[in-house]
Amino acid sequence: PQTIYLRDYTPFGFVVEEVHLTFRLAPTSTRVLSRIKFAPNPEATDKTFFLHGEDLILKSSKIDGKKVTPTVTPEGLTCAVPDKPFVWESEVEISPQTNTALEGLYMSNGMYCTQCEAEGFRKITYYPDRPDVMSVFTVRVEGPHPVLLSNGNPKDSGDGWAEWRDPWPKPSYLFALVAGDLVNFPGEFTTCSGKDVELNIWARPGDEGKCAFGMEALKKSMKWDEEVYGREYDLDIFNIVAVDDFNMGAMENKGLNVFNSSAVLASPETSTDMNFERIEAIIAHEYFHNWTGNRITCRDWFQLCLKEGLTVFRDSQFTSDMRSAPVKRISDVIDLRGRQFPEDQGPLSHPVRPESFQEINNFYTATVYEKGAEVIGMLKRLVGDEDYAEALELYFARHDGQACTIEDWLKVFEDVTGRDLTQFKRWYSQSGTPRLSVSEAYADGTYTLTFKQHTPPSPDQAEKLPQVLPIAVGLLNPNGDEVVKTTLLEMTEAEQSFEFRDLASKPVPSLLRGFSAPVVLERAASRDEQVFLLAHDTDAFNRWEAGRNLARASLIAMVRDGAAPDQAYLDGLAALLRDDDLDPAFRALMLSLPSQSELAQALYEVGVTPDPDQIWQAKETMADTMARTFRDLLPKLAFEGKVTEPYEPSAEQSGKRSLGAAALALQTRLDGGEAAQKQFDKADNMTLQLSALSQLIQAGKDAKAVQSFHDQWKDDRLVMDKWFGLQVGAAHPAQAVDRAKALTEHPAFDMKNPNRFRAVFGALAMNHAGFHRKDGAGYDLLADWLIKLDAKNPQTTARMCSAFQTWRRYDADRQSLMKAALERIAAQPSLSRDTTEMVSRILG
Ligand code: B3K
Ligand code: ZN
Repeated sequence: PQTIYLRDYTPFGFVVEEVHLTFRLAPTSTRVLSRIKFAPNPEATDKTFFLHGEDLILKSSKIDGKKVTPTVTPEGLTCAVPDKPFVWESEVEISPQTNTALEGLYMSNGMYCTQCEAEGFRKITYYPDRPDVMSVFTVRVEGPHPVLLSNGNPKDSGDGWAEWRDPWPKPSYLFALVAGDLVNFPGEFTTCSGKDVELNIWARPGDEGKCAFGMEALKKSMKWDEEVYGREYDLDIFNIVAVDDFNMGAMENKGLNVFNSSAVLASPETSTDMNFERIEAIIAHEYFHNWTGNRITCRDWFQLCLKEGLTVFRDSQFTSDMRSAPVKRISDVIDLRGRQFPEDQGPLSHPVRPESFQEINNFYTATVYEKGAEVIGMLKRLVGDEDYAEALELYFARHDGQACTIEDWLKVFEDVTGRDLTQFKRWYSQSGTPRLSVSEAYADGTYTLTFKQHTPPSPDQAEKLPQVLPIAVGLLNPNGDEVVKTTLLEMTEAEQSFEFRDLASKPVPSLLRGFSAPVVLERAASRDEQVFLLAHDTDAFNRWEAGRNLARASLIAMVRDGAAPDQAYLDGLAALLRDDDLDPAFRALMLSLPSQSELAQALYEVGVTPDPDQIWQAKETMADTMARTFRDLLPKLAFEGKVTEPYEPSAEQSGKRSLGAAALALQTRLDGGEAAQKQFDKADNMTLQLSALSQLIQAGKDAKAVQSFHDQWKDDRLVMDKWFGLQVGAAHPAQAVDRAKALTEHPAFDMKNPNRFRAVFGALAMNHAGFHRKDGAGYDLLADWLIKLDAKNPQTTARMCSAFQTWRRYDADRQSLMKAALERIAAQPSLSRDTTEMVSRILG
């Protein structure tokens, strides 16, 4: 496959002044007619008229009304064109029904829908399918369906047809079309300047009862973006469509967002608190793209983080405002460590702005998204809130309607603040997670912190330079009073010291508050110091982090030295759990332990080859010990975790329920599932039902409950995904592979549906000790199914290959088993470009 490089960017030789498309829908023979006005681009030197096009049957093509015969290849076509503005017309045939890749125009449960980002539009018609080519679109959809949707505002419609016009120039990746027998859940929003906007959530008949929450989330997002970023919506209508077969969460097509039904449909009976929170965040995320992504888009796909990092950052600000800011920050950091750190510290490591790719779909990663958002968080900390707001104003004013680069983005910050961001820009170009170590000194009232930073070499970059690190620090005196409030240290050197004067005694430092930079903080802090911070830190994040550090250290000692669980950690935790003034959600997070995968990485870093079975056993021992130690506390926690009011997916209620779930998990270790069974039998919402089922599965007492859950929910696709996933995810490691295998034989298993496939195999990959079973059965099963799926859906296959990305961490036997599985995938004839690239990068 061909490699594309950032450095090779050149503008397209033509500008597109207008696009007219007509769709005559038919399952295996849809006709797409295009009429496109091109004009020479004065800014381009290469004047080749190349239009992308894949899997298209070209029926006719004309220039200025005269038939032409272009040169057609599997990637597109070229044609001789006049040296002045001209009109290109073509007619192509495509087959949505047989499109299982779910890219381009495809069918899902009888409805038509599209997914064009990144390069799917070329599977719809011949076009310069690149984000820097922007144009206004007029679209006519013809078909015997009650609902016919496209981007922009409705123009006209009649029996069996509808026309849409999008007045805002956009790249082709934001094109969308939806047609089918859909019902709408309507809403309305009046913008800050008094414009009424029609809102709709479209779903399959029967799902209309699951749209209300999404609609509220949309309205909140629209309001928030006006209030916080001054961004007003810019069309008369905003449509969201729920689709069952979708490769990712959702897509921000202009005025017509298409959503995986799991990312928009919700009801208390069928959705968990976590589902609700995720839906609220994704609706916000896609809506926020209207400005950060759509009005201002990316010049090329290397700039993906320009829209994704910023939009993730904005949606996390939104969630912090709607819910609890510390809880959101802690959850984001758990997620970053769980998904981005392994990526950045393994063979798939790449900069936030990659410099080359074979298949761009492989770069919709935690690094581009989540680390990209962290980089913006750092920038905001460094310049301060006011300058951040001013820079964003300038960004919108200066670049509205343009396709931009990271250089454009950083320039607005330089212009507003007068700062030189040359070194800061390394966050976009340098891959890998920096490691930060620290030492301290105290003399004559002066306390000195000396930091050293170092980023290990990665496969894509041997040499790393020092980064700009915003390090938020607070100091506590030995009584636990804060003597220095949160202060931002700006580290730019490989080694740098910072002094704090006039301190009466040696303070205890609270470092990297709020996780102010995405680094690994290597601090040989004493256990006493962590226990102290756990009790006294005023920074909620670092208080949680102190507990996390103690838990990690204790689990590592248990694995490595056969130590017993750390009593000081358990005592500190107990004190916290008793404190009713602390948010229940926060206490629930305090009770969560580092993931098995995080522990594997931590062991690997201290030179111990991680043994997944030992890690699992250590966590079991720790949890059993917690259950016994907190035995008397559990009834109180269970009580505080109870909600007596009618179900609401609010932060407050969901925080309580998460504390209740944490207490139930410990209780189950004492009573063998008695309380869980009771909760399961009585549950009137999915959060309670599912947490109980999870405990019953972990306790091995699930036969009855699994069956009754199935019988209750067999007709609900989204709930059945949970049923599939939980049986594998919560299974005893010795059973996970067998359960996954058995579930693939269940009549409701459908590999063509990405949600269902991920439910089983995503859960298998997450069941750390189960997936890494010593005999390699987990690797083999996953490889078998990835090979099958690749022939149908390369994008989802490639993404799931990352289950193997940490293979070099493990013992020689497991390494060779994983390597063999990867090589078996790589050896498949006609493996997709997507999967080929992923497997070869992972193998290195
Ligand atoms: N922009 C889309 C992701 C498209 C993924 C293409 N493989 C969703 C989002 O980030 O909002
Ligand atoms: Zn996005």
